Amino acid sequence: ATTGQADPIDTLPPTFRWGVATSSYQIEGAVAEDGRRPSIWDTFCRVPGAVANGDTGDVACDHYHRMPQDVALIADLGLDTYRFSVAWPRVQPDGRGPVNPAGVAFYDRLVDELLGRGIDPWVTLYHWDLPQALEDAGGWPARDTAHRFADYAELVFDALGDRVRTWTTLNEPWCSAMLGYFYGLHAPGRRDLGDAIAAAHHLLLGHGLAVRRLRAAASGPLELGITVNLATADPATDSPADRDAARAADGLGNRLYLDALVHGRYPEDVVADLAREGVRIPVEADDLAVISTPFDVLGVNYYFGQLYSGVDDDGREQDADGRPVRRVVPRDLPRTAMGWEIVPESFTDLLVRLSRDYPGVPIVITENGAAFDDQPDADGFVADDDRVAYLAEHLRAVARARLTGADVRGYFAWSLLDNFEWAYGYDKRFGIVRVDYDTQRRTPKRSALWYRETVHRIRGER
Ligand code: GBH
Repeated sequence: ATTGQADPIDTLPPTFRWGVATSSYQIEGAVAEDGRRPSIWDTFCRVPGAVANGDTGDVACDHYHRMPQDVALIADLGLDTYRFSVAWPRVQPDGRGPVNPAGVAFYDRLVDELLGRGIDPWVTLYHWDLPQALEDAGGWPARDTAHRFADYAELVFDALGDRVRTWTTLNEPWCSAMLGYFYGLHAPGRRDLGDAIAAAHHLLLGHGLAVRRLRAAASGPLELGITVNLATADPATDSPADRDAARAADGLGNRLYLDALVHGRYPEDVVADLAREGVRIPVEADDLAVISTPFDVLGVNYYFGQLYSGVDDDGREQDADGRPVRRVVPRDLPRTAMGWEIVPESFTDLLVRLSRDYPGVPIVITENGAAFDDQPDADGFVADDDRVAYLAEHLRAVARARLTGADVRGYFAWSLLDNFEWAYGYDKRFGIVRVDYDTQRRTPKRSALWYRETVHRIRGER
């Protein structure tokens, strides 16, 4: 924007959809109120060492009690969409059986509050807070959980479907499956590749079943979809080993989900990689037809991309167990407070590639944002120029992808508020609005003001 050339951001159309995103466990608190029962995150937070500082979501941003004020913040920013998630353990505390009216009443009020202020509700049905009772029955590695999810989805739809048009089934099934059941870094903290892959399959199956149930229950048009976290995996060099490492990372991280959802098949190379680990995806009869039930919008969460190498420091292509080496090669790039490399160019690459490999799938960026080491002044104001730059560069990356034909229809910043950042607890702040956790005071950061300005300009309102 400094070279005298037009800023690509200004090529985004006036109809572009603008929003912010949050998730239930990260902001709500009130974990034992109105009949809510524990989720896997309530349990995991109590495992010593699992979450930084022993933080929990018990209070979080106390959004459960401050919801109208938080909706007012969104309205002040002039945004048209709010993406939030419904806590399964509020609505159906043990993951099966009848609805909990007191739990669903909260989302009822939230939806009405949003509509009253002209903000579109965008509901995510599952953002990682599985009822603990279902984990005790086997969790996502158990096939039954997919059916429990479809039942739950229909309960929520029965309650809110008269007012909510846009539904995302799952947030980031890769994270639920791999961070939760393979790396053990997220709830429920298990570490078994076979379990993780079974979890991934049953998450996808649950998505497909839920899409069918909502479509059948609806009397009018719906916008249904799923959100995936995607990261580019580029080879560090053109060597066959590096290219294979990037292929494998892209396969297990991205294509396993996208190919199943869009093309109704698991990628053969990933199936072969898994077989070498002794893992088989537990596919039954017409699962892939269910998983690839047509949907309307693909939610993409993007934070960064990585470079991969297939050789270790000693030049070997296999580790001691004879497995191919796959390693992330750090680059000398600016990073966020998470240590994540800032690579907006990869965002453009990713979106262009999606439009090529998965044509005809409309995309909304359901999350993008960054944690930085915010320094509030005496009034609690944060002049977060680093976050402004991050958001601007990534919006530019989206605009560039659109100019080459990628069908991106909206962008939601992660996140409205500083919140419970999973295993990092409250240490990492992604909000465009600061939360003082002692007073629960909210203060829009410079990035929030910048976002409001940008949205107004593109809508032609100023
Ligand atoms: C999102 O996940 C979540 O939806 C949201 O709840 C969260 O607050 C937000 O991002 C910020 O973290 O190095 O192997 O862990 C982002 C998840 C994070 C998934 C980076 C991939 C890197 C792979 N992504 N992660 S690994």
